[in-house]
Amino acid sequence: MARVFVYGTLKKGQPNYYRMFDSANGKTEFLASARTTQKYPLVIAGNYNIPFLLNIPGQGHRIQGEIYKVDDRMLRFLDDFEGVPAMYQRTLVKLEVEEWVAQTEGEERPSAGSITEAFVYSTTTYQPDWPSLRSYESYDAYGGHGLEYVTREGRD
Ligand code: PCA
Repeated sequence: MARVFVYGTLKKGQPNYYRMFDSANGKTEFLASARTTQKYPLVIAGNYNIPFLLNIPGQGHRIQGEIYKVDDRMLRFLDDFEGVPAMYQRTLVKLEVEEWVAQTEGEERPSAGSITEAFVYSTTTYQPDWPSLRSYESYDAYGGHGLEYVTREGRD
């Protein structure tokens, strides 16, 4: 079991969310909504309008996202889907809990404001102009920016 913080197309309502709930890929459970304790640039880049959290702490915004518990099979699926280590790198990030939703066995649910840690798909291997792109606090593929995500199936 592992915890993954998602901030992009894997969030609820976003184009790749369903992949985490395809039982052929493994198991996923929603735990909490959260925000990174540090600021990072979250940009939309490349021909396919892919969201990337750039591993430049201190720049950008505290990023909003969701924490999921995944089994080892789902973690391997996500690593493969996210192109680790070439496209994204999976690293640990510190998070401030907004709302913990899942039941916890025996113990209290972490309260809003408590600090936890999870894996995140971020990148240190970005193009030189990416840090100066517009940075978002909360990603939405269908947002007013007009940079709609191009799904795997839609690429040529
Ligand atoms: N998928 C991962 C990283 C960026 C993306 O689109 C996520 O949602 O966190």
